[in-house]
Amino acid sequence: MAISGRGPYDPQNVFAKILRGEIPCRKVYENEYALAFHDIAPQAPVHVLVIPKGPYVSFADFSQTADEAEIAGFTRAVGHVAASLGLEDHGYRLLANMGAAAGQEVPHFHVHLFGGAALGPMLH
Ligand code: IU
Repeated sequence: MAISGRGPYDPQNVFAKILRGEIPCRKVYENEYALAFHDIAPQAPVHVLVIPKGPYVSFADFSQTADEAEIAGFTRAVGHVAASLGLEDHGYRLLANMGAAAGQEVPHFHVHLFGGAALGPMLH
């Protein structure tokens, strides 16, 4: 199914099921606003997804409709995960695909965190 990145939000998407505990994940970190877990098909030695707990389809949706506490809590979770996994010394990459044309497959906003190796100019 094509994803516009602009909703409506599908509560049956796979990340919604992970948030509800209906599908397991390899959890890395959780706070009030965000959940981080290992990507099921890693594209780097460390490949973690960080998702907000709220029902946001994409970065466009999240950045324009989430409140300040959610944005702050989510952003701090991303930084905390990167630091706690020891990625800061050698650097890491954040990526968010917004919409089908950009490669977004799961219609719940997520940030990819890549690290653990020298990263090329682009992963996608
Ligand atoms: P994308 O930005 O929507 O293309 O990224 C979706 C990611 O979700 C992709 O890297 C998948 O490997 C990953 N993923 C997952 O970790 N667990 C799942 O059950 C499914 C996809 I479906």
